[in-house]
Amino acid sequence: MAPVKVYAPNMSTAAARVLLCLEEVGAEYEQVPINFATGEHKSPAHLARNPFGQVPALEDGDLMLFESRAIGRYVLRKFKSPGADLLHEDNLAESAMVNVWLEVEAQQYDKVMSLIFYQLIVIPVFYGGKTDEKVVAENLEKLCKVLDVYEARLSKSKYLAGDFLSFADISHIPLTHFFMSSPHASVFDARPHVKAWWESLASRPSYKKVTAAMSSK
Ligand code: GS8
Repeated sequence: MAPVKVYAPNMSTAAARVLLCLEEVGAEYEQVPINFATGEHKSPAHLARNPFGQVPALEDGDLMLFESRAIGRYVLRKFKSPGADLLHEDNLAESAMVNVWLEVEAQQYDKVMSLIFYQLIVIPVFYGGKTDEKVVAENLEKLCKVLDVYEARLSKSKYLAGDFLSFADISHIPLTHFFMSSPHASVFDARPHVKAWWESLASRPSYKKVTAAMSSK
């Protein structure tokens, strides 16, 4: 069977979410680069893959998918094995908790982290602009409130959904990776359970492989 194809540049945090899932389950895949500099993501060929002109998109035979969290779920279901079960769909309560924390990641964490990422990385690195420190400060304050909830949760279980690694944890990796090399990483140090959780995620082979590629372009 032909390997699945992921259309994405290395730098994309949403694409990294999908690549992490593929690495976690040991799936064979091909990454097809999309050149943002030439506007390839807005080309008719790419709009046929993702009508919003964004990355990532995933192609598996006749199936074309977009939205990284939906793609991640697909990959984790398709390539699930006893040693790589990141959705726990055989257990109703556990899978419900995975979904709760995936929603938290998308609706609470990503909302503030992506604004911080935009200010700290996208504006200065890609547009040559100046970071708006007021926006960073406002969102750091919101992030700290979210992290307080995480600290309480992670003082009761090793991972977000329970005492097992899940997609909910993996989904946090791409934006957190960038944040941890920023001057604001100390907000994690102040929360020992969150810090230990992050260290366990950052020690995974999938993290090392995908984030090394993210930094290479
Ligand atoms: C977000 C995709 C996205 O913002 C998902 O797949 O999870 N909810 C979607 N992709 C960005 C790159 S993010 O790393 C992108 O394609 N931006 C270009 C654009 O919006 O024009």
